Amino acid sequence: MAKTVKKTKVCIIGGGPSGLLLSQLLYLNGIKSIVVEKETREYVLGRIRAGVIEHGYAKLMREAKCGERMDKEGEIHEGFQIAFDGKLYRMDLKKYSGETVIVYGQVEITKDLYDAHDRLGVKIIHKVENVVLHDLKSDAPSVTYRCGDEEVQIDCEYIIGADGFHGVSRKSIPSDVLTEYEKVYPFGWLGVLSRTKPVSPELVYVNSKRGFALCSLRSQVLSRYYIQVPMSDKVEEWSDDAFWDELKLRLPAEVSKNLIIGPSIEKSIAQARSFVAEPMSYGRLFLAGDAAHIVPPTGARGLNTAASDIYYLYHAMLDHYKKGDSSGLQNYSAKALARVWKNQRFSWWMSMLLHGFPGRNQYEDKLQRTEMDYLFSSEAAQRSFAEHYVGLPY
Ligand code: FAS
Ligand code: PHB
Repeated sequence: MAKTVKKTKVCIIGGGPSGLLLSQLLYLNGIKSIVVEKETREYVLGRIRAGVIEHGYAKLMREAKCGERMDKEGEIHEGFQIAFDGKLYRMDLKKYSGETVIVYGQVEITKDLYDAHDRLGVKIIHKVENVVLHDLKSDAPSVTYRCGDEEVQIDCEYIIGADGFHGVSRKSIPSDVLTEYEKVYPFGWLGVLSRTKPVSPELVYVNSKRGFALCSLRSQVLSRYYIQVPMSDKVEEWSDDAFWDELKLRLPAEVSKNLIIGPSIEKSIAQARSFVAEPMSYGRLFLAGDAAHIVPPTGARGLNTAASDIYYLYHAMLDHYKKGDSSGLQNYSAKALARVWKNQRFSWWMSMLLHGFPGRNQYEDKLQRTEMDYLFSSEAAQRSFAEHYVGLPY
């Protein structure tokens, strides 16, 4: 079968929020790229994932000329609640960090990025199969794939692996070069999306004797709730009624009395895992987002850490193509990993603080309780919490 050869400067593997944001930012600066995506656009947009956006990410979306709907429809949150021992404690982000977060769904972010590509007439190549990366250590790398009955080769100068945790890019780095750090938690998050009024105007993180729960939202008519479940659970085993009953049992009375329930329009279980792959670059290949690192969703850092990777890559590419300065590309891995590990630590800390760990010894339970008491009695602890949650500087 004849092979079609395409040429571009940057080939981006993965049409999720990371790949699309980089493609958009590069395009606005005259740097051409081609994005190849395994799934259809509808499938990518159907994945309900993150919902909290750091102020730095919001700023980058505006720079990418994709912030208009986010600023119009997203909710600015100045704080959130933590429920412990049936009592509510408010974490005042604005007071302790001077910053806020935006509650705006990853689905909407990704939609805005696709719409922006449409406006610019930039085509994303969907439904690609058998993606293979070639000659990463040469100055003429390439990517080959099949799309329908067409075999295609993309000749490029750089390859961006933004293809998520299960993508091909990270696996293209030789195992004697790559070090993988991982911690798997003994639980997952069962999430439900419902067309109901959120139970609280602010997010409520719950540490209850029956396990963790989270009351979040996408808008004032779209709620997102999570409960901690053992990873052995299957989503089919959880009816909507069972979910709402269990959620109610974990919420303090002053919250559960306001809970409005309804049919789930999405229900899924996400494994809680911490993962980092080092280095994040290999020759002309640069990894970004979930392709290089995963956090448990507790700290809402997943998507936001992907955004900071893109921020560093974007500026490194600008310096390279506009100023002939490749130091940013050479330092990318170290620079991105420095912030990745800080968000890893924060997400691990928040997960240890808020989840139940069946079968662990009482001493550790006491430590968790003491961590909570310290947090709610120390302004310094709340300042540190707030500065992490709104987003550490890039
Ligand atoms: P993505 O995984 O979003 O995108 C990668 C893209 O690459 C996908 O579209 C995929 O189809 C494509 N791809 C894969 N293999 C390919 C190949 N061989 N060729 C071409 N394309 C390929 N974060 C939070 O902050 N809060 C949450 O509540 C939250 N919930 C989550 C729930 C789940 C189930 C998961 C998996 C993640 C969740 N996250 C959450 C983290 C999430 O937001 C990620 O950090 C974010 O999607 C990362 O974006 P990308 O790096 O673009 O990766
Ligand atoms: C969400 O709204 O999906 C969400 C919010 C905060 C988190 C995790 C998930 O910490």
